Amino acid sequence: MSRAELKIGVKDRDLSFMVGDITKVPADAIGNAANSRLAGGGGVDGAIHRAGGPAIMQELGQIRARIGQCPAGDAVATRAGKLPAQWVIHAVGPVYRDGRSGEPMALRSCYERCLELSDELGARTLTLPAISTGVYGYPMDLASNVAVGAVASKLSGSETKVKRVTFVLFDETAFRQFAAAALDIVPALAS
Ligand code: AR6
Repeated sequence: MSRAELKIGVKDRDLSFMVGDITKVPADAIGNAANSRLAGGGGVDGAIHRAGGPAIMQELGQIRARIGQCPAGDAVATRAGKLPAQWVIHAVGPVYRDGRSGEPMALRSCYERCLELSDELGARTLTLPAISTGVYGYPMDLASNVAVGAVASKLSGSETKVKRVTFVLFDETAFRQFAAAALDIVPALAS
């Protein structure tokens, strides 16, 4: 079966979308959908810790000792252990309630933090999952618009040195939602 992929140019940068397991896709930095306690869990977080090994949790333990919790909308970075990457950026998405409790702002902010931390680390390529759309219950159609809007507007600006962001979606439904959001949002940004 052929796997769906989409690549869109944003200025001289690439915004890509694919279906797959994010732990298998090489990049300088891999985004994770973490929780405020930075304590690991299921979903993509579980997959990242399993594939990366215990070094990631050890480093998160040191970060926890320093900062306590990481609030929704923010992110922290660790090395990537055995993953095909240098860094994992653990972004904490919002738990979805009714869409009027600050969720879009928090979701947008955690994608922006992923780009900002990539720049601090010198990462030029970044993979991202659909943060908050699993256990945290953010509807995929709404989340895809926020995610693509946040990343595309960072890529179209002059501050970031990130060259390629790839959303790695777990299934075709998520891929279709993200692709639709991108085809809607990116041309509007260019005009
Ligand atoms: N590669 C790419 N996407 C994946 C993968 C994978 N290997 N595995 C799952 N997804 P979730 P959240 C998709 O629940 O909603 C954890 O316990 C999945 O289909 O991982 O932000 C944390 O510790 C979904 O679309 O993250 C937190 O407690 C998306 O990744 C909590 O879950 C996000 O689903 C965070 O919940």
